[in-house]
Amino acid sequence: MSDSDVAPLETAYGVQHHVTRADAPERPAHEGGPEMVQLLTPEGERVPHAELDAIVDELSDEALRGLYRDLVLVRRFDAEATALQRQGELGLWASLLGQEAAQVGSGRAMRRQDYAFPTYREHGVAWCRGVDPVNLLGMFRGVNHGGWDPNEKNFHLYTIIIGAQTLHATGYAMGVQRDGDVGTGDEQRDTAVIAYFGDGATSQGDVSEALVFAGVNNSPVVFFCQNNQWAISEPNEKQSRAPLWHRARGFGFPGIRVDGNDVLAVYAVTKQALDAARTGQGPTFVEAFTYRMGAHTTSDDPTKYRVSAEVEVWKHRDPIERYKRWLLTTERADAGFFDAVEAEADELGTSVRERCLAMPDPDASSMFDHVYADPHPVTAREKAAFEAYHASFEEVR
Ligand SMILES: Cc1ncc(C[n+]2csc(CCOP(=O)(O)OP(=O)(O)O)c2C)c(N)n1
Repeated sequence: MSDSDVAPLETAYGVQHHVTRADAPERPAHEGGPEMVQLLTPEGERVPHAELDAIVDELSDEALRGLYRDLVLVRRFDAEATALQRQGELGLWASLLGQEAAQVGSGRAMRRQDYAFPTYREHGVAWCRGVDPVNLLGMFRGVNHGGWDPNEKNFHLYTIIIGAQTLHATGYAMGVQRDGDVGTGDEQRDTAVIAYFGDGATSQGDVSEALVFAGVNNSPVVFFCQNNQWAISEPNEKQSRAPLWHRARGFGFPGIRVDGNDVLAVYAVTKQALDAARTGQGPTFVEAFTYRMGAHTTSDDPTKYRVSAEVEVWKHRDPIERYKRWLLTTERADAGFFDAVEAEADELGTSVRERCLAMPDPDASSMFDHVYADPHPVTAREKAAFEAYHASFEEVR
């Protein structure tokens, strides 16, 4: 891409009070704009792509059906978690509804040794990393601080502090470089790191710092931004004057916008970016253009700040429906397959619910246990005082 391709004041959303591109886009800004990579239209028609078709062609029919299964199971898990929250079993839930393709496409593009740093909505990526979904519920139920071992699945614990994990990812990627695990040509060894964050997070200083360090060190990290259009109640055009993927150029590495509701395109674009990272070509910024169909979390009400017509438009771009249509029309899957996936989703929902309700309450004083790696006199004193306080309640009873 040359400098002249980018209008200096092009906006994230193409809203009228800003300057927009001189050349009229074939695909309007609210649909992702002309440069957005898309391999499947919302109607489920395959769009050819000179570079990326080869990546999709490598996937067997079984792998392609597997992506569908992932999308459906992840959506079902998310629906069950939302219901559990509504019934008072979780304190809070951040739904991924609408973002399944962005997460499954990118999650399945990773290799075993790659390492992901999520925010708090990446349930679909967790699924692809093999994290038991019920483990995702512990923190939201208040019984643990994250119920999985990050080093076992190469999937870091959820991060609530917006954007902080991008620094962790860059630091980890710099460590990967220093371990010599980049560009060796050994497929089992060469490692990439992927940092997940939202559009709102790009306004955080941490994210800019992470991009600077990744850029100057040419670190093997993919910055995967799910632009779901809203940072709680702040729409995109109030967050950024420039399209998010354009920012990469300022940090000295490539940026690309992909249709985040198109699982094939997300898979192909992310695989390309991860391959580049592993082979020593440095970072990429991927903006997955998607939409948050539900509330930001179960504690907010999106009808207070966005219009339902917008949601209706995005329903038409549903990631699961378009992919199902393509699988059907290309005869890669039949009705029997779709029924089996539905049945499996029902089973998953039931098992997640049962296992969530059976999660034991932790011993309250265990919150002092991992504050320091080694015993510490201050926390030991605090723990003793806390236990004595609790014991005093038992005496009253
Ligand atoms: C450093 C920090 N500032 C503010 C918040 C409060 N907060 C929680 S979510 C959120 C919006 C995040 O939006 P975005 O990055 O687009 O992610 P999304 O939730 O839409 O996936 C904010 C401001 C926070 N958690 N951390």
